[in-house]
Amino acid sequence: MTTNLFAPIRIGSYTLRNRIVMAPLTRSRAGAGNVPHALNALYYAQRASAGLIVSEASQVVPEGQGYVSTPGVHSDEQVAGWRQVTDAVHAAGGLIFLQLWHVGRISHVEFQPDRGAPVAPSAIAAKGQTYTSSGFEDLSTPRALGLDELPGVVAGFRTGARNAIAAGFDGVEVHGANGYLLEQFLKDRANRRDDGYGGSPDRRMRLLLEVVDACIAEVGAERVGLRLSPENTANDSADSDPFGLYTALAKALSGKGLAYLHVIEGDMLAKKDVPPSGFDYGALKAAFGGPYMANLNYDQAKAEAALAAGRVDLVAFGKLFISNPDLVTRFLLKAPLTKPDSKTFYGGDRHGYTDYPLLDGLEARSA
Ligand code: 8OZ
Repeated sequence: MTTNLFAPIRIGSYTLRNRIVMAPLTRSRAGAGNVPHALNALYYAQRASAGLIVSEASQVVPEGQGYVSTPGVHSDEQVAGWRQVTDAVHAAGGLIFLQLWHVGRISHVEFQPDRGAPVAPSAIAAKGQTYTSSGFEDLSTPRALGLDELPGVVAGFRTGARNAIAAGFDGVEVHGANGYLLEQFLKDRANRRDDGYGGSPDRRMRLLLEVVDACIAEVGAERVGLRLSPENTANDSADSDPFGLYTALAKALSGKGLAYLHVIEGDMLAKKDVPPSGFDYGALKAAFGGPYMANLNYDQAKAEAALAAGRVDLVAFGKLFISNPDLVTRFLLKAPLTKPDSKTFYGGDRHGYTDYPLLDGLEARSA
């Protein structure tokens, strides 16, 4: 029988009902103190028919924040807030991992304790802006993390993993993608260090591998996934040899028994009409050897074709899950899909968040 999106799959110690994953999606709707609340619980519960939900990126330490109203996973109040979310998802029969995040240099002094400089591998500002209380502002110039501070970064992720499990999450996904701190160390554009964490690919991978190992030690490999984006240039990120770097990384990860590897297959900033780069994601999957989750511009047909070809094991959908809480049912019935409204992606209230319609036209119940 050919594998399709509705075939269950074993991931770590869980059996997912289907291979349709809700991708992590920043929505900037946490409450005061960056604490998740009832509206967030409703949003996730509405989407619980996904085989797995990966939560929006959640800062593991206060200095890991770079945008307004993103949830954290470092305070007791945040853990209690997340408990409402995990309870609601579990009551609806779903599974949910929390995405552990540190933005590094993709931040602004406004989000930093005492308006200090954001932290990064090297003191090089990323080109770009972030939305602050005064509107869009240039990203702040970071300071380079000292060698003696790196154990604290690892410990932040480890505590985040522990807090996530305490909040009822089924596992965690380490955010190693999209130009944030761990990718800043990985790729050579942002990492100019000349100590044991910069220079050769092995050294640039070191912080990420230490973070992954710390999360495994804390919650078990079967509850740890990892997201990577070899070719993504978002957030002023780039590497001179992404294929060499990421196949070496996938090999280094292969014996660890991770729940899955989640890969953004391409550059989120690439124009639609640019031909694919030729990056061999099949080789990355083979080097890793465990469950492989693909993401970026997949639709149902492309996902089914990739699954049938054995090129992927799971597919994560982002924008489609924003506007179709019942995406699994719609795929099953080949029903029309609602288009997402990008104006309500970030911030605001229930509009464009929990009020997208179900297939039968009944509006999802409001909070
Ligand atoms: C969009 C806006 C803000 C953050 C990512 C966490 O790209 C994000 C993000 C996306 O991984």
